[in-house]
Amino acid sequence: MSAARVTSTPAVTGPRGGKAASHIVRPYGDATGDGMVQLSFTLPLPHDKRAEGAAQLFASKMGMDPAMVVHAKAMGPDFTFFVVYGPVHHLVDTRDVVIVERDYPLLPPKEVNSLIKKTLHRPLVVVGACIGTDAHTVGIDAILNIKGFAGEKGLEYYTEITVVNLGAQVSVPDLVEQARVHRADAVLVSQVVTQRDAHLHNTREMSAAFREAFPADRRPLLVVGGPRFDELATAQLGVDRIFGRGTTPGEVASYLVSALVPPATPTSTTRSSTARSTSSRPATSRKKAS
Ligand code: B12
Repeated sequence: MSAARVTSTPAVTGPRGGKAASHIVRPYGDATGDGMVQLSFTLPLPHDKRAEGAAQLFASKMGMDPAMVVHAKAMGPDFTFFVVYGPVHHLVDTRDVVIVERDYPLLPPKEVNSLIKKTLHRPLVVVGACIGTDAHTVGIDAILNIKGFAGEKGLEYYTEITVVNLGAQVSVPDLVEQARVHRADAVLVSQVVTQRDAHLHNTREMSAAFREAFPADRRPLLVVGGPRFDELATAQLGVDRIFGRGTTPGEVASYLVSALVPPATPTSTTRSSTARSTSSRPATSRKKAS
């Protein structure tokens, strides 16, 4: 945010605050725009008054002034967990926020199926897994399993999508092999654990392995998801799309169709249909990253 924006007498509002048109916001606790924030963290100190003072000082240095320690709990003999509450004084201009806008239409399952059938002339094959040591399968299952998520059926429900769910703790070489065996059009990977950036390392390893194993025009579409990914980081991670918290199966199905199903052509021959009899089917790659 530019300094000019911060110092100009901004209208600080909540979502339905008095000045509905304002783009300048900050959090609130008791009154709109009071800047109240709650922060939690752990310090490597035994719980005592000095540790509480250290927590307060730490929060003050982050710009919370005055900072109040509202909760402190010993986490074993050498650590203390804190919740600190207080006002911050900076503002955010929502016009500075960069987000990934959905650039494809949301389609109902019927339409997804019909597009695949009419254009691809075969089922679209999706291979999914949690890779590395990650055992958090709930997220990928929410997208793939028929029961779905948030009232939407998962990809297994789609008659024209073949789902191969490999489950948890799949190694990258196994994933590449399974993608080859099943002639995957898209590989869907979930990463939930972010300790020491495991999700980033694993994703980069996965994308490098696919690039090495497949020629560019035959590489499956690489899609990664999990609650703590930055959806803007596709280029850094070498994947085609990143999905974050709250993703629904319908969004994923619609994306897959927009990325993999070429627009209908006057003739019924598509790259994929002609390649069906070959052992390594070229994935259609209309919008794939190089
Ligand atoms: C359930 C759970 C477990 C279960 C998992 C069971 C299972 N079969 O999945 C069990 C008990 C096994 C478990 C174990 C562990 N867990 Co755990 N777990 C959770 C918990 C409570 C919920 C996760 C969840 O199911 N969310 C619900 C799903 C629907 O949400 P989601 O995963 O975000 O998925 C959505 C999107 O992200 C997206 N999405 C996700 N993946 C994909 C993939 C694609 C392709 C797409 C398109 C979209 C997509 O779509 C989904 C639907 O919207 C979280 C805390 C929390 N509240 O989130 C901790 C949490 C994830 N676990 C955590 C930890 C630390 C662990 C352990 C290391 C604990 C330990 N010391 O043993 C182990 C690790 C085990 C391992 N090897 O991975 C930490 C991770 C912290 C970090 N920085 O990484 C968390 C955040 C808890 C915490 N606050 O500390 N855990």
